[in-house]
Amino acid sequence: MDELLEHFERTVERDQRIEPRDWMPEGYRKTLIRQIAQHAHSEIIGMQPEGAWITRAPSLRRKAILLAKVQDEAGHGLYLYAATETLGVDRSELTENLIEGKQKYSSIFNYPTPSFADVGVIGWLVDGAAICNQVPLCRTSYGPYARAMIRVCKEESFHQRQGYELLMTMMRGSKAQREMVQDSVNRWWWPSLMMFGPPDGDSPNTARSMAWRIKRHTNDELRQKFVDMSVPQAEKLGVTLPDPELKWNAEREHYDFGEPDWAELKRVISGDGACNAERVEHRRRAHEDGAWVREAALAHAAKKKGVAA
Ligand code: FAQ
Repeated sequence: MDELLEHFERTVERDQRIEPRDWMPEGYRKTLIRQIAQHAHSEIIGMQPEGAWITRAPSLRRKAILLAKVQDEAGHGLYLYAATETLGVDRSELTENLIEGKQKYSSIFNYPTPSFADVGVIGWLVDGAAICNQVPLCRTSYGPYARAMIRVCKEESFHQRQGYELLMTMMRGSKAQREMVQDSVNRWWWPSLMMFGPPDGDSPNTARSMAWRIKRHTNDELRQKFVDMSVPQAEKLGVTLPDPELKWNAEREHYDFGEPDWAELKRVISGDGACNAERVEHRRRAHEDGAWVREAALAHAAKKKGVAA
């Protein structure tokens, strides 16, 4: 046992990958299942806020882009469920956990999308935050998760750019369109900062996950990186970020910014956000409506096996 643990620790220290058949501490396995399942659920639930605009996109071009993006999110969810399955859990069990409220998904997807500008702002800010968080995860210590992240990040970059390009177009449009963009930025800025999780002092999992190199940066480090990246982009776009404390700190060489409302994050995580019930109910209905597809696939597989035997 000591030898196995030593081998595991040496592999992590050398920045080599732990693979599914390698021995790993039970806590490491559990942490990975928790984080990767939460990540997969976020991708799948994350299809809903923007998906609501597919039938109402203002042009064929915008509709094609949005369809492709939402389909990519389904694909990301599937890679991530597959990565979780290498740790010995079953995807159907994870889906049950999600719809029973036993596993979390990102707080950000519990906010509504009342205007088409929200599609652009989700691309710019939400995918922007996702990229900040996920690029370092390409170097996470668990091989299947790290490899899944490489493709996910490439696709997220396209998502972020399509969002920014949509906003640029709206900002060149009418006064009403510019106001729609500003209103959307006002609603999404603080929830986007909350995507990085609670502050480090209040994050029970960070220290352990950093030691195991599952996480490569702390929540606050990534949040700062996101703020530093977003401020010049907001200036170029011509929108105001809704934080009066936001200002460049020459000494730190970073932007100072205000404190997100951590009570709101806790509320949303614990199920009391604007759209939690609706998101989970939608997922439950889709899962139930899709039961016949799963049954048909199983029956087909059994029949083929019978024929082959
Ligand atoms: N929402 O100790 P920590 C996307 C939970 S991107 C909900 O700091 P940890 C792309 C946390 O799970 C979004 N729950 O936890 C896309 C823990 O709960 P537990 C998904 C949150 O794990 C874009 C507790 O609070 N990305 O989907 C949140 O070390 C556009 C204590 O927190 C990922 O999942 C939150 N915001 O750090 C799709 C990235 N924050 O289980 C569609 C991978 C914290 O102990 C459209 N995950 N919690 O009861 C991570 O990097 C980490 O898991 C963190 C949290 C940073 C999210």
